Amino acid sequence: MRSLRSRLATCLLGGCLALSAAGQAKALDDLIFYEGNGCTQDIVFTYDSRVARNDNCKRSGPCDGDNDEARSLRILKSAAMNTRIVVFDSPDARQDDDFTVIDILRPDFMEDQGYCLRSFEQNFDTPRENQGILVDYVRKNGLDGKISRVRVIPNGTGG
Ligand SMILES: [Ca+2]
Ligand SMILES: [Ca+2]
Repeated sequence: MRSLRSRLATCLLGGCLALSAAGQAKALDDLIFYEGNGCTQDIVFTYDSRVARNDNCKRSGPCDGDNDEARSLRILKSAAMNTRIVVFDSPDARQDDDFTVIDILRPDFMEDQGYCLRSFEQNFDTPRENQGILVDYVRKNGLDGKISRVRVIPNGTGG
């Protein structure tokens, strides 16, 4: 219980910042997107790993208003196992521009502060060595600071 409480406190610290900035973050949001690489600078938007979303950041959802801003993602340890996150350069989720698929396979492997995906432009295919995260980046010409669509797919990893 003690570690759960400290995890929630971490979440609330991040969530409060996002709430005052965007007015739309919820306390359970466990996917925290940052303006800078390495989970630095401002929180630009947050998502809940247990709620399916498919947002065009030019039009709707938590990322609306922060098109082409996010450069990194902190996944809190409280995130749901087997959630898939897909971020696209294209607002229409076209696959002829950059996109990255992030699978949360084993959040229990993460450190207490969660896992910081420092850039969307990288691949991890060894989740045991990367705190339970699998990352597949399909490159065209760059994705950090270019994200225009966010999908959250609970139970989307097929695992
Ligand atoms: Ca874009
Ligand atoms: Ca691109």
